Amino acid sequence: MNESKEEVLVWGPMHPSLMQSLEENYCVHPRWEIADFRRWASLHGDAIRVVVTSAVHGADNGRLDQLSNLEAITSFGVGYDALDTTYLAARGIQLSNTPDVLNHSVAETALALMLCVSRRINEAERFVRAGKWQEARFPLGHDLHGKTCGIVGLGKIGKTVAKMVSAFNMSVAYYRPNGPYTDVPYTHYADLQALAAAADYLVVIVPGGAETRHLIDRSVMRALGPTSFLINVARGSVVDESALVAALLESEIGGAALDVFEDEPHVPVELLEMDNVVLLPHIGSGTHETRQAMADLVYANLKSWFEKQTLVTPVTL
Ligand code: 8YV
Repeated sequence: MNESKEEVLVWGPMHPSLMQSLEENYCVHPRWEIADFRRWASLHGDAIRVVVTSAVHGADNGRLDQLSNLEAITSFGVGYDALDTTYLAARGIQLSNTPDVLNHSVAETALALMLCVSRRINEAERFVRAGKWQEARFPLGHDLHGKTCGIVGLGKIGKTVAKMVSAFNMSVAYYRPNGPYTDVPYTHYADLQALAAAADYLVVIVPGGAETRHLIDRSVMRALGPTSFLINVARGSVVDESALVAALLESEIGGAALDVFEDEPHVPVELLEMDNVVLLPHIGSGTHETRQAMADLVYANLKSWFEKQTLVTPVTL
């Protein structure tokens, strides 16, 4: 029976329903169970036309090189900085991601982080659980309303954040080096430090990769200032993490709320000690509903490639 099924290489463990659909309809090779990839590729590599991976798993060029008939990669997640797009383009390999379906979940995570870091929610909960309420009053937090939310990356998720924080009566400003968008009512800054200086909350939601590496450096943190907060729901690479640790140790910023880190799942130990920092394990899109939608979209891309040689949500490489 398996002979008639297309063979698919799955790079790492995926959402259970996606794994199930893949296993029901294709001959699945789980890469993480392959001990000797070179040997496996010499036997099965030529049969692989499509690889399934995720924003987190990525795929390395060394192994992809051994899949001479690879036509497409369908990736779970909107970001694809874990893949070398120059390499894919050079080989003519198509790529799909899962845009749009996660906009609201990631924006909600950004909002949750803003609320948690400003109202000291996690710290307050630790205070109650530690039995400290009987002995002391919990210190005050800060409002969101009336403040300015600076958005670095006014893409689809950034725009969703902008709408949400507007409903919280915040002013919205954004950074875009090559001029303002004409279709949004928000305040534009071509200069990142100027945006940081104007912002009480700086929300980072640009794509990862070489172009944005350490975009948020110490100078941006200093411009943000001691009463303002940094929120990162983009990629760990966008923020210079050692500069962030230093800025927090020197009280140059008020606090930070982070869903992503430079070397996940490792978090700098200094951050673990800080009460004005909120730390999440990369759960921006991590809801049942959204992950299901992402899984469905990966599957739709894969199916469409095998049936029609087109992708539903292709990335322009
Ligand atoms: C991951 C993400 O896809 O969409 C992205 O770019 O980083 C996440 O949604 C998710 O963690 C599963 O890999």
